[in-house]
Amino acid sequence: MKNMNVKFYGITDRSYLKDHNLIDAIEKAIKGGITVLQLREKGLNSRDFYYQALKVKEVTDHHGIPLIVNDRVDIALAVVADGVHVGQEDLPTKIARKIIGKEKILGVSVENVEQAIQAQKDGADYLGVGPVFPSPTKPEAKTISISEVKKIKESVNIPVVAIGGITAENLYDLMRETNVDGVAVISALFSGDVEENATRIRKVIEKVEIVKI
Ligand code: TZP
Ligand code: MG
Repeated sequence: MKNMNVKFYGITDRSYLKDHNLIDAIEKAIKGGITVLQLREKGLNSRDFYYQALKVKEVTDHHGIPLIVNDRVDIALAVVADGVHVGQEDLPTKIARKIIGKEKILGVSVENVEQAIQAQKDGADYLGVGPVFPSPTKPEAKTISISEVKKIKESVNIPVVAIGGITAENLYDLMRETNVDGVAVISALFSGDVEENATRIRKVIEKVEIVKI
């Protein structure tokens, strides 16, 4: 894929941030070791989302971390983000690819092998798969089995990132069992001490990598 390491994929959610602002929290997540950042804003209007994305882009650029915008192809292009992430209810993968062109990164959320193969065929650069565990951020979403995650990983040749309820405690076994390329984390990263959370999570990811060698 276009120059992106998906192993520690941090996703923002302002609802977890109590006393510090989003930019501070992102700085801390980067210090702690995220390798890519997705800006996920569910409640902002287009104008506010755009200005927020511009500010975030300054930070991610400064640290050399790729920025992926969730849901919004237009905002990803407007702020010259590195890519966009779409789900099964957003613009179809093929159309998102057509709009963003060949150079930008396109991530797609999938829940089964069929969707995974289709997304790869339609131009996805990586897949998000989950929820692999019950998620405090998306409590209504039904989890998918570890064996389904494994099957998805085996069915495609683009990177696969697991998401949903991932913590420093459960990611080691998950990564070993499924062989996914990375983990995407929201609540376990952005609640409490963000830098400490990120550092702990990153350490476990490194342990998985050492075992792989
Ligand atoms: N898609 C599947 S689960 C999820 C998304 C966006 C939320 C993940 O958040 P958390 O807090 O890491 O479980
Ligand atoms: Mg979406």
